[in-house]
Amino acid sequence: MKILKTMPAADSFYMPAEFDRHSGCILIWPHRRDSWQNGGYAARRAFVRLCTLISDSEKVTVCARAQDYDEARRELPDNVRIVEMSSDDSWARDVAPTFVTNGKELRGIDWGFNAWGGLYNGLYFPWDQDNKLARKLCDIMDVDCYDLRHFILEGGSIHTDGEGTVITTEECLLSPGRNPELSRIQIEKMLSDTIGAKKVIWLPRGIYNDETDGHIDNICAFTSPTNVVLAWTDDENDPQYEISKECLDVLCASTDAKGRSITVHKLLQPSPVYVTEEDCRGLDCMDGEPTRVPGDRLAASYVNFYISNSTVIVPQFGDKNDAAAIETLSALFPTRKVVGLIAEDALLSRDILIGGGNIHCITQQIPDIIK
Ligand code: KQY
Repeated sequence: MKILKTMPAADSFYMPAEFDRHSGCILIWPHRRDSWQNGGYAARRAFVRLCTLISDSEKVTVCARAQDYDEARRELPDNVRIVEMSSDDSWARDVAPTFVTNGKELRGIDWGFNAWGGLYNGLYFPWDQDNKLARKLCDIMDVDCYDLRHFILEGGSIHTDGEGTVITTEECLLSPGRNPELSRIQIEKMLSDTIGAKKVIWLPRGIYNDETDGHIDNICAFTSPTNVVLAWTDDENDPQYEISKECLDVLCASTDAKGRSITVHKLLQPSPVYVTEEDCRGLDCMDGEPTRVPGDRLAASYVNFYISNSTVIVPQFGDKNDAAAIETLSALFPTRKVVGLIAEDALLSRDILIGGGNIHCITQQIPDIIK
């Protein structure tokens, strides 16, 4: 494994779309007691169900700390590979490599990670184990690794159509906790040099109260070139309305990297999901302070789905809009089965949401280089 100081685009590498074929998927076994309730037991059930669904059509690798290996091995299906690895939390989308390819070879990008804002507004300290995870995975996978540690970026803050169009949010990529010394133009150049962006569409803000500073993967996602889904509410009194309307206006006024207009499919949001007292009782404090307070609104969204080779796995919240989300996505993914993350009627997505993200945030796809 080589550490590369060149830029992927200069080497003719780019990031494929998530809806292109994968060879695998990476997750990290949940362990943080101030992120995951009741020692992580509910979250683990959600991770196991998700791994089971994904492993039907791609090789799943789960990173587990040494002290969690036995539980992970006991709970996960045999066809899931477990590798021993330290981590600070379990957000593979943000801390695993972003994979790029030239069609013949796979390489990883090792971005700088500072827990979503470092000492400015990061969500935990320290984050050094998370920051090392991408490089360690490249080592284990024996893929060369681009050293982009000087540039702070999380995988959940970018989406690509694989054809040169990248969507992101100003709220996140321009936040003072990421790369405050870089201008918007310099950040666009970085996205061009690394993942192959030829056009960056900047949505103003992400989901209301999203503690990642509005990651794109919770509010808007490509389902195919020229088609996106956008989290939406018709309730003008909900602060989400103005946010989603601003995004809609930008998308409708934009063309993609190939000059094509973009069709926006609205995914109606679930009714607001709030933290309960019982949720809080199950969470340890961090540095003596609670990480959640009863009544906090969580950043629930159906957009935070994962596209596996055979299946699209979608958050479900026990809400009247759950079925509509599945129906809309089924029409947009005609060659895949679209399913909710549920098991024995348990709403597993909520157990991930308590941690602060959802299905997309805990997964990272490995593109298949054989087209
Ligand atoms: O949504 C994500 N990509 C990560 C959320 C992190 C939350 C930490 N509590």
